[in-house]
Amino acid sequence: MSKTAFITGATSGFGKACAILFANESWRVILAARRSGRLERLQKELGKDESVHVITLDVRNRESVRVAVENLPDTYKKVDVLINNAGLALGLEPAHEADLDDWETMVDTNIKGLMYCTRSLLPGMSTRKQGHIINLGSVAGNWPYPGGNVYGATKAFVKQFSNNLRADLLGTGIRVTNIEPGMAESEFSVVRFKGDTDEAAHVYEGMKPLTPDDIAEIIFWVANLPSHVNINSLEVMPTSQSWGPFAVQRNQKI
Ligand code: NDP
Ligand code: 8X3
Repeated sequence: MSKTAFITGATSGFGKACAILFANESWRVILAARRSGRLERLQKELGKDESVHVITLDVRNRESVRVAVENLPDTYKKVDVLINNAGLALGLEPAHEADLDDWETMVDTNIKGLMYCTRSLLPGMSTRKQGHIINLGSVAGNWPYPGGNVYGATKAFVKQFSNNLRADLLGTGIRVTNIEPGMAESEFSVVRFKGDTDEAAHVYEGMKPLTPDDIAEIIFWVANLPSHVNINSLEVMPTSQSWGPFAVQRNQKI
């Protein structure tokens, strides 16, 4: 019997790549995001009406998430894997200049949306003694960088939440994994720079970033390991990305 994956943020980037890979590998997929036109097109492209269910969903809306999960069609109710992927960065300004609305949107999406999806699907997994929560963290949750302020902090939440879920879920058979990618080219930077495609392209200039397909393959591997194997966290960067030295401000009167 084929397994079921619930993928949030399935209209672009990692989520869309996961949708295509899992569907082509005969998984049943539930695809959620806000842009319904894209969801419908993807469903058509996949050509698998029987095994692709789309839901127009804003993960920031707690009630909508609850209702979406409660109203899953019978064949999709037993979710084996939740891929908590919907998320975004907004802005790269230093903290004292950042837009507070951007900060709230990141908290509402990356933290609260992820919480709502997790909390809605966990009881079923717990009853069935089987399931897997795969969260999209980031290197930004592990390593600080200028302008990463609230985005990185939301991903640090995802990291610790994933670890604490593992602690709570010991004995339930439910697995939890935090995937922590570095630079990957998707719509991520276009969103971060609010539609400025030139600035977004600049981020990946002269280097080879990760692709959404790279991340989807990693997620697929993690999800298909034997049920006694739990990858707790997996940090992945492009070969051409690494750490810098500590920053030092010289000649400053303090
Ligand atoms: P994209 O911008 O390409 O995709 C983001 C997806 O999230 C879209 O499908 C978007 O769909 C969805 N989304 C955003 N807000 C909401 C919302 N409120 N409700 C439902 N869906 C939403 O980015 P990526 O694929 O690159 O990013 C996916 C995840 O990976 C994010 O959590 C990101 O933080 C993380 N990540 C990305 C990295 C990168 O370099 N690209 C590196 C590390 C982590 P729609 O707009 O239709 O709702
Ligand atoms: C996305 C990677 O380095 O832009 O999470 O924060 S980074």
